[in-house]
Amino acid sequence: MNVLVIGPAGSGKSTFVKSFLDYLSDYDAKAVNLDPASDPIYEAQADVRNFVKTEEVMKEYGLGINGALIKSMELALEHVEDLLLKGDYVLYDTPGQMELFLYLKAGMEVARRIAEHDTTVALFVVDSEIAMSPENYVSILAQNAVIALRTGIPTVTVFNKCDVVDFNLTLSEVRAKLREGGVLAELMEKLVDFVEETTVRYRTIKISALKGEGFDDVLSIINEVFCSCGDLS
Ligand SMILES: Nc1nc2c(ncn2[C@@H]2O[C@H](COP(=O)(O)OP(=O)(O)OP(=O)(O)O)[C@@H](O)[C@H]2O)c(=O)[nH]1
Ligand SMILES: [Mg+2]
Repeated sequence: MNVLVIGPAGSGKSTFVKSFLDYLSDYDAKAVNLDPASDPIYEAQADVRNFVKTEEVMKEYGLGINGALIKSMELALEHVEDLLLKGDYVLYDTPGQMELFLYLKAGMEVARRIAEHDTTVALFVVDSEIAMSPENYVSILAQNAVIALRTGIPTVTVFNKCDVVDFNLTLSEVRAKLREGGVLAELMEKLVDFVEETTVRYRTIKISALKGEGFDDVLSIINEVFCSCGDLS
């Protein structure tokens, strides 16, 4: 199985890959670094930086950081065959610039090749602190749907850094908040309906990548996504 770890900058993707790899020590688990701008903090069995380093692309092509990241993904695509591994669990760590995988042709093609290579689930790792209000919680779940749609990969949101904040929001609390009204209430209500009526509604997974907490839940949801008879709610 492939596990594509995606999420905003600094949400803890690389820390998660490092700790989850340790947690999976009884399995044939591997990590692949797909971030051309950062050396991995874990032992990577394949590393895009063996082929492309963003800081070198900046110099060679005279580009700024964003242009160089885009160019790096285009160059990485030429080596994608060397970045696809097989194993019980192959964890793919991605850069914080999520748009590279969602809106850039080369990045989308890398995601497509990963999904074609083996059964794949995406984990959308977010910092719980940015999900603490009902508005932000719902918008994160909506973003989860966008990731699934654009990559074609089933995607589960993972709320990280739960050692820092206690994340306990539920959709019923969000509905209760909606009754208070306000300009965003209608939009939010429709989003909650959407989230409740689609497969975006996986149960809430709360973890601390730093402390290695909540990983039993992560493993079971990954396995459930592959089981067509699994209860995902
Ligand atoms: N308290 C706490 N800190 C965390 C946790 N996970 C990651 N961090 C910290 O958050 C910071 C960013 O972690 P990274 O793993 O580098 O995040 P990332 O998503 O890979 O970042 P980019 O690759 O730059 O997008 C680091 O200082 C981590 O130590 C967590 O569960 N709890
Ligand atoms: Mg990282």
